[in-house]
Amino acid sequence: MNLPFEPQRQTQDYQASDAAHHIHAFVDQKALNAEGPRVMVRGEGLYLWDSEGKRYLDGMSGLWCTQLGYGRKDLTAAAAAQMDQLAYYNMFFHTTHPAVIELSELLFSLLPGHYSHVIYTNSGSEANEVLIRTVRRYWQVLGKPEKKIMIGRWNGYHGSTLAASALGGMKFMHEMGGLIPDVAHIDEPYWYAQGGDLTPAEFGRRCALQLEEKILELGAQNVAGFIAEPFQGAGGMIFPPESYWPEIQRICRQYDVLLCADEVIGGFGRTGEWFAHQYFGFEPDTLSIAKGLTSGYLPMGGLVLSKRMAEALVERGGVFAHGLTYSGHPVAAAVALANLKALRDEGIVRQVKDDTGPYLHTLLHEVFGNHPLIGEIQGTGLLAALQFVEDKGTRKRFANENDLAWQCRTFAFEEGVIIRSTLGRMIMAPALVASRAELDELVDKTRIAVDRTARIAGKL
Ligand code: PXG
Repeated sequence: MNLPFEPQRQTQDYQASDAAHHIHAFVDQKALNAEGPRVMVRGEGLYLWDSEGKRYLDGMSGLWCTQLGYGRKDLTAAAAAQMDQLAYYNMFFHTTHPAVIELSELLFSLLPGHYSHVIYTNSGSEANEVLIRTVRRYWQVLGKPEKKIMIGRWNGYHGSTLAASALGGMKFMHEMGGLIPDVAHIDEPYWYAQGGDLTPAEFGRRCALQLEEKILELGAQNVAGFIAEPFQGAGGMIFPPESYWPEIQRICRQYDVLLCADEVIGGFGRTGEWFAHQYFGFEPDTLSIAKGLTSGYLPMGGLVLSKRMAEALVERGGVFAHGLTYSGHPVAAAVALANLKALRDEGIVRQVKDDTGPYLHTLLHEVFGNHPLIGEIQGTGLLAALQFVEDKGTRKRFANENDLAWQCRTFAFEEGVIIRSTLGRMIMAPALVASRAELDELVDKTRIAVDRTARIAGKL
């Protein structure tokens, strides 16, 4: 075994114990127990090693979160120093601490100037839980308590807790454990699958106008906010047509509905801008953040508020009846601070925008632009999706596209690269520190996996 780190136990031993105790995420546990999960034991830069000594190039930044890659000593040093100095304190007892103060200073120096306050959480799901209560509180303070309904989108993803999964539009999640009242959904702007004969621009406007129709149906006086990911992540890395966001913003302003951007995946440089709404050119009232905030080294999320909202809540809101034991946790805050400093001071976000992002997309278009299995390449920065298609002329998708994409993902693992499949789309979101050589390897190994899949699908 050629491992820089020797696992202490045999893989089968780890797997048996895992099967005995763990319920994994989004999986048929019985089937996984029979197969045995891969045991990941080490990470360095963009690479991971499993307990069998196999090396993988992680093309998904863990779960879209390790912006700086694995093994950054500055982040571990920041965590250790903070643990030594003040491992924990809270923000309940009229107290605060330097780590969270300095993190917020840096965060707001990176954000556009119309945001001023943040409510820290431990995850993206919690950020969206807090969002619902905060938005409702805001309307109460403004004397409009009936403005309670949140509108989300089908196939949107906002987390796995009860309210966050209700805001999301994954029906199979709703079926497990139910919805909550005062949440409605409109369609997703997925032109390739649902655009029919409309041009992308027409379809984008059509999808946005559904928001206006839904607001009118529910009564604008009852609608608190609209939540959406600037681009859908878990739903398949779907970019909306360019016509979509300007129209959504117009509608939200016209009907006094808060525009809530879920930046959990899009934030912290993924698109080459600090935040994805800047790439798409709109101005949300709130931003849900997590993942890249700490590069995934520790759990931390938050809800960022516009000055307008914060002013109402702070100056006129009285007691804000919310708090988590770990809101603004000092160790997570210290790691987030070190992470954001590195992203800024090493010019990593700029590099994604000017160099590695364009390099990746040029490469993908060269390799997959005329590939018989690929109908569309979407994305920007270090973010890309390849759409499988059966008939390019009609954009007809395979009836078994989900199975094909899963197969492609399995081939990719065999080739030593981790990419993600969703329905008929293969997704890449490597760490933002990826070099050109690493992107070459990512695309090269992905091509082998896609070619192997094309053979199964009768396309090669
Ligand atoms: N909002 C968005 C947009 C997300 O992508 C969450 C909220 C929830 O964050 P937490 O930290 O509670 O997990 C997410 C999470 C996938 C995948 O397979 C995506 C996420 C999580 C797990 C898997 O693409 N996103």
